[in-house]
Amino acid sequence: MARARWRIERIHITHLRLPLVRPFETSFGVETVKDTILVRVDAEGLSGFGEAPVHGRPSYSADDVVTTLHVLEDFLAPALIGRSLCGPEDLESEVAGVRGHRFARAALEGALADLAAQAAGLPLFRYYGARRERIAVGVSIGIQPNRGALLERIAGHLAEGYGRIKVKIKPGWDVAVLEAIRAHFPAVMLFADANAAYTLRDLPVLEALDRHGLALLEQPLGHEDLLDHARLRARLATPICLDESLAGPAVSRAALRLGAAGAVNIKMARMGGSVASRRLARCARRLGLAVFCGGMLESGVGRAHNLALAALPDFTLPGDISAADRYYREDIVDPPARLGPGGCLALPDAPGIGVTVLEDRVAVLAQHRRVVGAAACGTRPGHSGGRGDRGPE
Ligand code: OSB
Ligand code: MG
Repeated sequence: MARARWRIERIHITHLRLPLVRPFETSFGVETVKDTILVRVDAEGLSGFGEAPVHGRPSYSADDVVTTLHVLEDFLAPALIGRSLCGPEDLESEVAGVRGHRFARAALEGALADLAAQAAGLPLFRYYGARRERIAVGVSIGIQPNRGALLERIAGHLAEGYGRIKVKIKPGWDVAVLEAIRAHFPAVMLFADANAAYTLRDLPVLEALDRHGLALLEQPLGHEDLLDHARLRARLATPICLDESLAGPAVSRAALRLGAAGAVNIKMARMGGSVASRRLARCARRLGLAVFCGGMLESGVGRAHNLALAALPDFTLPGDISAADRYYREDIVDPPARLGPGGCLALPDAPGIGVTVLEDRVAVLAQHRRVVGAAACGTRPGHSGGRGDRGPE
C-alpha cells in the first residue's frame, strides 16, 4: 500500500518560556524557567507538532535558543515549504545541506511524525509499531540545597508512585549523597547523572560511587571523552550510561563500538529526531546494552513524543518522562500527563501525539513567533516577524 503524501504549507516556529514549579539544578547550572521551541507544521488540513527543548545557553549541548531559531527559520523550514512528504524519514534527504543542529531537526521531524501518524489515523506509538499500553517512568531530581531536602524529595516522589529515581551529582555532591540515599532507600532503582562533571583524575571518587548499587552512572566524563569513558567502564561494575556524548548517529555508533557505554540515554533532540533515536535503540539492544528515554524538561508536546518513543520494545528501563505536574503548574497540552498506577504513564488513544495543544496558552507564553510559508492566517501580527521582535530574555 502506497503511503499518503501531503504538501507542507506553513511552519510555525515559537519560542516559549515555561516557569518551572521548582528550580532544576545540574552540574552545568540552574534553570527556573524552561526555554523551548515549538514547531507546528500545517499540511492539507492537518497540523503536526514537534519540540526543541533547548537551553538559553549552550551548556548541555552547543544548541541554544538563538541558534535553533536561526537554523529552523532560515534553513530548515524554508527548505520544506511546498514539498510533498510521506513522513519523518523524508526529512533527511530534504535538508541534506544542513550539518548538525539536531535540536532544530528533531523538532521538525517530530512535527512530521505527528502528521504522518494522524494521516494514518494512528496514535504515534502505534505508527512506530509499539504495542505497550503504559510506560514505567522515573523522576530526575536536580541538585538540592542539602541532603535532607534531597531525601525528602525522594520520599515524596516514591510516595507519588515513581519506581525509579535519578539524582544529579557533581564534585562535592556525590559520595556522601549516595550513602545517605542508600541508608534511607536501600532498594530503590537509582541512577546518578553527572552531566560531564568529572575526569579520569577523579577515579577514586568514581570508584566510591561504584559501591552504592547504582543501576547506572550517566555521563560521568566530558562529552567528547569517548576513550576515557571506555577506560572508566573497564574499572567500574556500575554500567556507564552515555547522554551528552551521543550527539548524533555517527558518534553514537563509534561510542558503542568503542565499548564506551553499558547503557544509553536516548533523547530525540540530541539525536536529531525519532528516526535516528529508534536506530540507536535497536543498535544498543543488539549489543545487549540497557536503553531508556531521556528528558529535557519538555512541555507536553515533547513529553508526548518521548512517551511514544519509550513505548518501543528496545526501551528496557523506566525513562525520564515524569507527569506534567512535576515540571509545570499548567502545561500547554490537554490532557496533561498524569502518573497512573505502578508509576506508569498511559499511552493515548487519539491519533498522532494524542494531545491537544492549547494555542491560547502558547500565545501567552510566546517570546517570539515566526510563520514560514504561505500567507499566515490566525496569527497575531505582533508575533510574526524577524527574530528582532523576540521579547526580553
Ligand atoms: O542530563 O538528562 C539530563 C534535563 C535537562 C538537561 C539534561 C538532562 C535533564 C534531565 C531531566 O535529567 C529529565 C526530565 O526531563 O525529567
Ligand atoms: Mg543526562
